[in-house]
Amino acid sequence: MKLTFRWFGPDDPVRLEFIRQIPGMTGIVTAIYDIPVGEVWPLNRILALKEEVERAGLSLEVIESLPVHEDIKLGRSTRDRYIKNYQMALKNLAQAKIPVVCYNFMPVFDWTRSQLDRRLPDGSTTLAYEESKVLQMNPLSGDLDLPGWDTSYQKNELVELMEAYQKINEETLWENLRYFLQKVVKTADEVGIKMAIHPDDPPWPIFGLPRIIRNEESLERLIQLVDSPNNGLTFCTGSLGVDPQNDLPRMIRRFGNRIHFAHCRNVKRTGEKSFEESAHLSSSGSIDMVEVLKAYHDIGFNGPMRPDHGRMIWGETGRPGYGLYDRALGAAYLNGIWEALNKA
Ligand code: DNO
Ligand code: MN
Repeated sequence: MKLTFRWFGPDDPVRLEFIRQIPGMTGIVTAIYDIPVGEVWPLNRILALKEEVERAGLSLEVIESLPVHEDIKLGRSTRDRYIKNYQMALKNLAQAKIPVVCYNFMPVFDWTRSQLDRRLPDGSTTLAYEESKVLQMNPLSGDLDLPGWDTSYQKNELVELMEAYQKINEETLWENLRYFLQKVVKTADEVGIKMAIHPDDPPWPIFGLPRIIRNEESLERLIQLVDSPNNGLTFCTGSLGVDPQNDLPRMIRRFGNRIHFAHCRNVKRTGEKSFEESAHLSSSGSIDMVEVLKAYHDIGFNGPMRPDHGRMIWGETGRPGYGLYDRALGAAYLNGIWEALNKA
């Protein structure tokens, strides 16, 4: 595996120079954040980003994410234009020799939590999800505070969008995903880019919106939608792992070379449809990280892997889930397991 780290660009207080000091760190996962969803990413912007990363002695391994316009997920007639733009962006990324592109197909909301600063017994804070609290939240009230949800809609836009999804059930969403993938994977095949869908987080419907990428069955269906090695997965242990039915090591062995990007983090299940994010260490949460990495080792995984979210520790403040310290501890831990597996 290739150890990587997510960086949110020049405004990120976690600077490239700091990331480089994490032992064994070689690669960066990032995106261009100021281009509206649906517009083409120009080649010169991609090259500038890549150069900035390389100047810091790191390599640009993954784009996370190249977001999918809602009109594509909704199957609106305008989707063809957005799909063309997506294909063009993929061509530009390939020209800059970016190997992997991560995306997701969650309607309206990306990853969702009910609390961003739950205090743990050791004094650190973490992200938590409690279904009962989420059921009380009203996305239309305007005071929703979601860490992964960068798009700021006007209230009327959001109402219109949520209404448009009333017509979309799981099967229509699958159909719209197929339509999208049939076109973009063709481009990915032509230019040599690995597409890697991120599972839904949490892996069940929220706010009445369908969510379809959530377990072994749906990942199997996904890779069969378009039969190409470039139609692959971001395997996120934290997202999939909150559902106890998901046998992560087994899924890693099953999907093998269709996994193009590994997100490794731990979560602690605290009830039905409730969880909090824990330190990466196996004993801190519900996921056995050694078994997860063993599975990657067994399949000969040599793609990018990153520690995923971290807690806030040692007084650090900033973007919830994406501080430096706990993610760096996670990286060191993953490295340690990997080294032990290599030598065993
Ligand atoms: C959260 C992330 C997600 C992810 C997107 C991928 O930390 O894993 O926001 O980047 O869902 O498209
Ligand atoms: Mn993830």
